[in-house]
Amino acid sequence: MTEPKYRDLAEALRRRIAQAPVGTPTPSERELAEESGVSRMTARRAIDELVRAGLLTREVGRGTFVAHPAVGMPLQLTSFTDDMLARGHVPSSEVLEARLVPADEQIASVFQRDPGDPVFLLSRVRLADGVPMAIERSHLRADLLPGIESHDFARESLYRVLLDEYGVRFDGGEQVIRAAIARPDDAKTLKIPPQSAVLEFVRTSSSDAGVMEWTTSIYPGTRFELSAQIAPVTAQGSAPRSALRVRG
Ligand code: 16G
Repeated sequence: MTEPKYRDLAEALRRRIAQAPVGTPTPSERELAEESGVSRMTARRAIDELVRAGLLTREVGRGTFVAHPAVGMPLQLTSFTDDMLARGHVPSSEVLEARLVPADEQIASVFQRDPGDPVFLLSRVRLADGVPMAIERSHLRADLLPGIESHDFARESLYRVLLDEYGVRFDGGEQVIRAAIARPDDAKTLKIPPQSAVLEFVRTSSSDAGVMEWTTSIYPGTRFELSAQIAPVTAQGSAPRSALRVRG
């Protein structure tokens, strides 16, 4: 199957701006159409694609510019809702799946429960100002959260419900971060080009009752960057722990 013309053009434009500093003006629809010998419609779709991927920004009346590549992600036990509100964005969610399922071997071992025990599976697209930012697939201990499946997580924050309804206060967790290539269905949902690089976060959060949440989140690589506080190693070795692990 050949790629549509606008995809090739978007790819060429992506390569052209790859090294350009943030704020560099990029060709207008008309200029791009002229220099590439395509219709204005094709040029517009190519530019749209890079705007959606977060590589270009459009400023009304001024033109299109190379965008700041990424949004910083805190390495803390915060919720998507709180993160986005703190940055001045309007968070929203679309629920892809929300149901009770029996734990398989892997999930049972994460929760230190038995296979077959009830787990609440929640898959959501997370949006900021209407733009898809992440896909999250969460598993939660359903035995400790009776009625969790009756909440409408298109409107409610998971962490808020856990705290307000069930008194769950997370006191720690682990977050493993890996680079990956978007699955075709995820790329479509996130409106990113097929085969795009993504960051995959696997978060295990615990409360005093043990592991409560196990969530895999997929973030487009072009829209996010990670930053971590670094501190000198002290004699007591009390510097914050973070590690880059080789995937096995
Ligand atoms: C964050 C967490 C996710 C958690 C969600 C709750 C990461 C990588 N993941 O997205 O594990 O389930 O927040 O968000 O940060 P909510 O309270 O807005 O529903």
